[in-house]
Amino acid sequence: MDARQFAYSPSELHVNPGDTVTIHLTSTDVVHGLYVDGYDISVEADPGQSATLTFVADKPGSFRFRCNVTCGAMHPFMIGKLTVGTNDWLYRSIGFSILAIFGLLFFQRSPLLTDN
Ligand SMILES: [Cu+2]
Repeated sequence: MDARQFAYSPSELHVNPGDTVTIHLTSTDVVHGLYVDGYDISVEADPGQSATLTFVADKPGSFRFRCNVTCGAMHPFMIGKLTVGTNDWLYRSIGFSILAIFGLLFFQRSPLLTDN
């Protein structure tokens, strides 16, 4: 992951619950940090250097990560998002709900079809 004033690239990460996640944070200008809310972990990268952060994504959900080193005027806006699992799970549950609704409609309509 690259860090520069005042953004991360990429700014969104998606991992599976239980994954061991390794982030290589590379700063392309000044000193930047990366702090992950909820996990309470952080790493700092010096200018032109990279730093490594490894953790186990054992908490599902969406977590904001942000720069924890004051790097300039727009520093408070240097944020990103870590998603652990929930997106896949959400889409799957929506898929199952749609199937369930179609199933219900089918069962409600079939007696009418036989009447006709
Ligand atoms: Cu910063």
